[in-house]
Formats: sequence, C-alpha cells, structure tokens
Amino acid sequence: MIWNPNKETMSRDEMRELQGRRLHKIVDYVYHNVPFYRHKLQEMNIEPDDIRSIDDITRLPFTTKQDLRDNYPYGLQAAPQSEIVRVHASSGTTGNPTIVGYTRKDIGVWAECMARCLTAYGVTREDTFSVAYGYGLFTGGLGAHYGVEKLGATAVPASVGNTEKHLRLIRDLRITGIACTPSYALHLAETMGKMGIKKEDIHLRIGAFGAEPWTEDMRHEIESRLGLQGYNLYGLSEIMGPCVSYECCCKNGSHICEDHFFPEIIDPQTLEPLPAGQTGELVFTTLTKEGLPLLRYRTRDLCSLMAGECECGRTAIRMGRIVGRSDDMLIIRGINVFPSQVESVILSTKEFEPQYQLVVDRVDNLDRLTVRVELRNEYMTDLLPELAALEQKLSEKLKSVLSIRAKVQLLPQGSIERSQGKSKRVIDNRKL
Ligand code: DLL
Repeated sequence: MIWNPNKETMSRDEMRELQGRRLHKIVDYVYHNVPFYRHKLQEMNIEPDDIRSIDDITRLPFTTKQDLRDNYPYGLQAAPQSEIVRVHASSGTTGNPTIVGYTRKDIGVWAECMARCLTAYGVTREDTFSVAYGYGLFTGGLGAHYGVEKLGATAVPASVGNTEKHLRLIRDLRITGIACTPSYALHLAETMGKMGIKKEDIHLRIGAFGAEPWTEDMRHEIESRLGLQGYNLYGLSEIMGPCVSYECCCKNGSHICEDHFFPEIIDPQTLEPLPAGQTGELVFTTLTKEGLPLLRYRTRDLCSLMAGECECGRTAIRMGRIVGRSDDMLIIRGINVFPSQVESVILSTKEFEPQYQLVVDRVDNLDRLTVRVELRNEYMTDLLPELAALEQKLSEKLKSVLSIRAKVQLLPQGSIERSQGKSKRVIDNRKL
C-alpha cells in the first residue's frame, strides 16, 4: 500500500518541476520574512526571482546549527508567533537548545509524511500501534503519534520508561506495531525474557526504528527476538522530526519525502555537491515549511543518496543508512549529546580541572554515560560523603543540561592521560 500515490510515485520530471516551483516560493518567503536570509541573499546578490528551477539550489547559502544558536530562540522563524501552534526543541552544542516552531499547516504536513512512513512499513487502520519514543520537547513521541492517528490506526502513547508495564500492554492489547529507538527495542526483548514473556505471547509485527544509528546486524537481532519486521525511520527536529525518510518493504534505503524536504549530499570540507552514490554530508532544504523554513541545512549526518527505481513502486530518491557524523555529536539513548556541553558544565564548576572523558557503554542494551573528571588537589578529601556530594552536584548539573543522567566518576588531579595532539574526550564502547 502507498499512502499518497500521487506524490510518492510521481515521475522524476514532475517531481523536479514541483520542487523547482516550491523552491522559488520558499526563497521568496524567507527573503520577505527572515532578515537573516534576506541579508545573506542580498550579500550574494540573489533575488528570489533568480531561483527558477531546482538546479538553482546550489546558488543558495547553507544554514548550520550554529546559525540557529546565534539566532536563539526565534530569530530564524518565518511565521508570526500567532501562527505557531507548537514548539519542539533539540539540544545544541552548548547550553542553548534549537527551538523549532510549527504552524498548523506544518503539523499537517508532518502527520501526512509520517502516515506515508507507516503505510510503507505495512501499518493499516487495523493495527494497534505503540509509540515508545519520548513525548515532550523531543520530536519522536508526538511526531510519530500524529502519524498513527492520521493513518487511522490505534495509537498507544506509551512513551519511554515503565518497560514492564509497557510489555504487559503489548501483550494484553495485542499491540501489533511499535515505534522506538533500536536500542530500546533490544531492551524490551531483554526485559521480556526476564518477565517470562515469550515472543509467541505477543503480536508485534512491525517496528519503526530510528533517532539513532543502527546496523543490519542489529535489525536481524531485533527482528528475531521480537518476531517482527523492523524498518528504518529517519528525521531531525530542525527539518521536521521523524518522517523525513522511511524504508519500504524492500529494506534497501529510505525514501525521502522529497516533495517537502529536498536532499543534497556535499563534501563537508569543500561544500561542493557530490553525485548519487558517493558518501558525504546530507543537506536538506525545506520546500513547504512555514514555521522554520531552512535553506540547505547541514545535518552533519554522513550518508549517500541512491538514484534509480525501487521495486516497491515509489519513485522518491532513497538515502542509505547514516554511517557517521561530520561533527562530534553522540546519540545516547536517542538524545543528542555534544562533548562541549559536558565541557561547559565542568568549566563552570570550580572544584574540577578542565580534564574530562565521556565513556559510553551499552549495558542490558541501554546506553550508559559515565563522565570521568579530575578533582582539583585542593578539593581532594578522603571523606566519602563529601566526594559523594560532589558527584551528586555534578551529576545534577549534567542532567539539567544534557537531559540524560550521567554517572560521575571523580579522579585525582593528573590521572587522565594528557595527549600531544587532539585529546581523546570520548570513549564509545558500544558496538554498532
Ligand atoms: O531524532 C527525530 C527522530 C525521532 C527520528 C524518532 C526518527 C525517529 P533529533 O533529536 O533532532 O531528531 O536528532 C536528529 O538523530 O541528525 C541523526 O544524526 C540521528 N538520527 C535520527 N534518525 C536516525 C536514523 C530525531 N534512522 C539526529 N538512523 C539526526 C541514524 C538517525 N541516525
């Protein structure tokens, strides 16, 4: 089944023509509504009417997360606040999160694209679908939820945590579909084992997994342990949230909703566009967004685009799996974490040396972050309660900045190896 055959199976020529028209409109829109873009375009001597076809996109300026940070909170928003019906936020490289405002039309486009994803996975109105991404400022929960309702399946807003209760619901409500991070899917499988629930006792048949990188091996593991078919779901808050691209039954690349989000791959060093098949940094231009339209937004995700037809009948271009990042962002339990956020917390706390390491492990299929930090000599003590209080203080500060709990490990001054060149701040022991 295809949710919107009109858009999802359009001929390539028609699609490019539609994209060209929409690009012209969005450039005109940001030119007149976002001073940041007007100045950039004026500096480059570009008038909206110069942008006539989708090929003209390479003339436009890039946008980065830094631009969003510099214009925090609403500087790049194009629609007036009275038109914004919701905001989400994602973590920035330092204290300021990125704020994304959505108009009612944006929320509608999001639900439409999410319904396309779910239909491609095989979800129908007969399914009962559990959304086990976090509900809140993170786009995963509400984003997937609106898609399930749009499609007409039954949404179960399970959110994260409460794993045992969730598993009982999965069994008792005969839940057939689930959206969550791949690592949470494995955690579910493990908890099932502990609770004595067998995969024959549940009816899950479809999983929509994303928000963090995962591999084919992980797919096979999840599929065999939960007894379902697992599909990739990709997205990012700045562009919309989950729904930007999705796998179909062929499980060979993810179709991009390219009537709404135009993809390019660039060389992250030279910023030159790369042809299909080559790996580089993924860049998106939102073609229809009203709240926060972005031109050539650099996602920092590394992948390649796959031209050519797909056996499922969809004509939309596909992207391969995300194979890395062109910055140092880590994804821990689905939450984006930048080492620089940890650094700024440590530097603002007088007891610690600016020497630290982030160690990421996967225990029982859940990510665990440990922050190792050196205690300055003058604060060193053998009074255990004092040390515990310091650990607690840092752990709470980190929680408020990162939105995830980190275990703090205090070390004597001088114990973290000093490096000659780049310091090794991150030890990622997860095997992906
Ligand atoms: O993670 C949106 C989302 C929610 C996608 C639920 C899928 C499912 P952010 O928090 O802004 O948004 O993080 C976006 O997460 O740039 C990628 O680095 C990574 N990411 C998201 N989906 C995938 C995926 C949501 N399927 C960042 N595979 C992106 C690999 C993914 N990485």
